[in-house]
Amino acid sequence: MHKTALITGITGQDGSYLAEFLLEKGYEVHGIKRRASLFNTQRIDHIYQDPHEAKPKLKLHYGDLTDSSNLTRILSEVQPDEVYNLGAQSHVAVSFEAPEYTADVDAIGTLRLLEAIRFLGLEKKTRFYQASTSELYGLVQEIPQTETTPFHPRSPYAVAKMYAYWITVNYREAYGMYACNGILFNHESPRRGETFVTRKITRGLCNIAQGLEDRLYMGNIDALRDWGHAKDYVRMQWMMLQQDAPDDFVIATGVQYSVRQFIIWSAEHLGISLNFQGEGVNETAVVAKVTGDKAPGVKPGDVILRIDPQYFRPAEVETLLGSPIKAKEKLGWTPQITTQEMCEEMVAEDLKSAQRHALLKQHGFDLPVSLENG
Ligand code: NDP
Ligand code: GDR
Repeated sequence: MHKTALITGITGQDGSYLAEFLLEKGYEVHGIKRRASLFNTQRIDHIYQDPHEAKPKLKLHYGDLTDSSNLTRILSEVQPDEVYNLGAQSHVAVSFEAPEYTADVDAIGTLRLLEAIRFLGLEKKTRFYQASTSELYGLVQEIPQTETTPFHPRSPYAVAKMYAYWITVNYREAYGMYACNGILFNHESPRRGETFVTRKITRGLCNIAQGLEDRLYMGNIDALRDWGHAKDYVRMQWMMLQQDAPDDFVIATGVQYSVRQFIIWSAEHLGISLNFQGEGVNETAVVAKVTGDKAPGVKPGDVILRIDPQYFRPAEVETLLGSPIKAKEKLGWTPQITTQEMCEEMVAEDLKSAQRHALLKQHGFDLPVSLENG
């Protein structure tokens, strides 16, 4: 008998990799997508199945985590064996701009799903995965952070996710639901949203290398993060729901780098050596040398990065480093892709896209490059 999974946030980075992974395992996969004024399924178009075909294995439903009746109806129709709650307003900086909406989606949205599962009498059938986050640690109390490190959230996003974390634990304890929290540290990929720092760097530097943009404006480049690859992390989301008993796990690489280091690696993959000059808000990155043919758009002396305080956060999470020991010992999970390999893959993908744009430009088709930042 095949299993059925429901993914909220299927159109996002993790949702797309998880859907691929579950389809390969033979699951029937249902996903909730939001209505948008433009197509928003780019990350899953390659696995989309025409609903007119007999028995498609991937089905999309319109819905929103702010709408209980809609969540209840979809759960009732799908009767899933597994629910992966990946949907969220997931941008930390944006959560300071839209705190109430973030709480509605990320905190109460989780409660709505859990309550709908219970209301429908699915609490003994349906296993539940909650996308918890290293942002819960915020002002860190212990290095590295483990499943028992105390939380100190530092943004409306993290506070909302803290509610979601505990309501998941509560439904497990109160109703015996199989409900797990994956406390995931930052994970990235070529499908990462363009306004998260790694993708902003790889995409921005590739555009600059191809002469499509002049400069990258960044916030706190001394922040330290433990970055893994999304493909490794969605495998772990599934593994967590295949155990005899539900439990919570930290998912991390156990290695930490600065945003600055990620900038240096990304530039190196483009044949650009950088010098950082100045301090604080006056710091800049200047091109020292260009080798190879990947960066015809820059020359030594170009200032390709400046600090812009608009990207500083009202309360910053300066450092995060996770301990994946429990995941390794209990589930046998270890990440397969290093941070450096992931950076190289992201640069390679963004370079292809920048080169396509540059080629069109050369031939008179000057398509706009979105300069929307984050
Ligand atoms: P993305 O931002 O790429 O994807 C978020 C998904 O949630 C998108 O499909 C988005 O839809 C959907 N969504 C947003 N608002 C709503 C809503 N109101 N109702 C229904 N769906 C909504 O995030 P990631 O894939 O990177 O992350 C997945 C989850 O894991 C998130 O919950 C995130 O907070 C959490 N997380 C992520 C980490 C990371 O490093 N990536 C680390 C730890 C936790 P649309 O495409 O229409 O915008
Ligand atoms: P984060 O990811 O806040 O950790 O949340 P993000 O990539 O946005 O920031 C990481 C660090 O980089 C610093 N930074 C900048 N960030 C952005 N976005 N833009 C900039 O210009 C910039 N300059 C420096 C940030 O200040 C921060 O310290 C991500 C999200 O995926 C969450 O949903 C998830 O829960 C956590 O990771 C784990």
